[in-house]
Amino acid sequence: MSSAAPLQELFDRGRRGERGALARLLSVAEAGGAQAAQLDALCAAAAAPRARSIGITGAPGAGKSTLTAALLGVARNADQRAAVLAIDPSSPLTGGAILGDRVRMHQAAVDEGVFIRSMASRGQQGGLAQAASLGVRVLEACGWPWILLETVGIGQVEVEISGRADLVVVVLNPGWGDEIQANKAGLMEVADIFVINKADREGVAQTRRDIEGAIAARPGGQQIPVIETIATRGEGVPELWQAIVERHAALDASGELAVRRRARIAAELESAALSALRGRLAAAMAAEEGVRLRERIASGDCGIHEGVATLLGNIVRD
Ligand SMILES: Nc1nc2c(ncn2[C@@H]2O[C@H](COP(=O)(O)OP(=O)(O)OP(=O)(O)O)[C@@H](O)[C@H]2O)c(=O)[nH]1
Ligand SMILES: [Mg+2]
Repeated sequence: MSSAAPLQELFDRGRRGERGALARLLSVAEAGGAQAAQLDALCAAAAAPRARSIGITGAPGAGKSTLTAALLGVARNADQRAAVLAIDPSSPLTGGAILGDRVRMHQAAVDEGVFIRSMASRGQQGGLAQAASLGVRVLEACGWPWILLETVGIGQVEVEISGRADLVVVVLNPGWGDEIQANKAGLMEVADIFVINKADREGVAQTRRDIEGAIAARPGGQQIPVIETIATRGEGVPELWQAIVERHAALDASGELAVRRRARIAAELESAALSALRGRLAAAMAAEEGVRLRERIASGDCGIHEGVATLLGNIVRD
């Protein structure tokens, strides 16, 4: 695809419900660059009902994928269509395998009401969060009413990505008191719903106490559901789905959702602008003028501050 027309065509096909076209659009989002920018503009111009997006995050192995698959089952029973975007910032190579082939084979392949896609890092700084956001917008434009955004791990990037969803579910396991105390990457602060998955294991009551302690320490002191699940057996999963639906409706009714979406726009705008700026800066530094500028500074011909002004001038001019 080298011009806008084929992308537009692909977009139209995705909007008509062609799954192959949607998969290719998500590849465009994942790759970033000029095509992704075009796609972004198409999404912005497309009138589509708002999707409800749910971030699902938690440490590796907590059972997020198993839970996501079980949630899909419950959503389908409730006659809801749902798409999953599984994001893995840590492993650029295994991008296709995050959610487990189990899910893919059982449901997605035969069920028109489910769409599952993985996205992995292509190495660009901040790029994956942008790609994930665009992925959500693409799914929304293509008419998916529910979007589950699953991230691997609980680092800063993962928390940033799950924060691009309307509502965040944090998945913990029994015996994770220390992790909760450490509040890695502010995970405890972003949660709208806590899940204690693997509730078939020992230490559920203690973990519940630890979580409730962390909730009590949060400013505002909101009521935050803590739901026990055994994802492998589907236990507690209908309750979790119910909590998600109710919490989303409550956020919408109170106006909090609108506030969050505004905040998200500000955050996305800033991070996209920063990465654009970083790219231009790198180019300006590497250009002949940039090299000359560095020579001038080295030889005492001008100072750093003057150099910055010149460099920024070059960026704006270009
Ligand atoms: N005992 C028990 N095991 C579970 C439960 N849920 C998931 N598991 C198992 O835990 C392991 C990890 O599950 P995943 O769903 O792959 O976990 P994940 O959080 O998606 O893992 P990553 O994507 O690698 O971060 C698998 O072997 C699951 O079968 C549960 O409720 N109880
Ligand atoms: Mg997983």
